[in-house]
Amino acid sequence: MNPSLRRCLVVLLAAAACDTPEPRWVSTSGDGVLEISEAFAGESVTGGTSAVYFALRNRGPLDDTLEAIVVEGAGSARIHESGERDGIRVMVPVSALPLPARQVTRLAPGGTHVMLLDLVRRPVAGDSLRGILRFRSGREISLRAEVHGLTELEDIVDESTRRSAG
Ligand SMILES: [Cu+2]
Repeated sequence: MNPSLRRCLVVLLAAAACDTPEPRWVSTSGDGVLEISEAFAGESVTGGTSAVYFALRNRGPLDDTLEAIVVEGAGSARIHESGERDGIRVMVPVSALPLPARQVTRLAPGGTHVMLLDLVRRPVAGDSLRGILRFRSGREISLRAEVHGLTELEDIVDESTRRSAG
């Protein structure tokens, strides 16, 4: 990345951070093409499982695909899509998540999410989960997802519903 672009990004990130009381966490692939932001996880009710959500921006001219996720303390991390079958809400595992060129792909409660299974420790509000996302292009991004409590999660769902409605 050239120095002036880097400076510009630093200013932009600082400006974005001023809008919210806690700075939003953003991370990019080494070449700056893929960017993850707004990563969070749900507090676990049952203990062994949780779900992670985030927004992935593909700035490049080519499509990419999220193929693998590793999260510390989780036996496995799988991409799930939520849907309805015969009136019952179901989760369907998918092997990969397409990331179209120049688009933001959002995971959100009630929709696509990363399911964490066999967690060694029950995530509670205030924790943060760390991991790595791997893409078909060979790119990697580090993941840091803040764990939110259930009421906080409902607020986030309301907020994202409002945003997509407006
Ligand atoms: Cu799931």
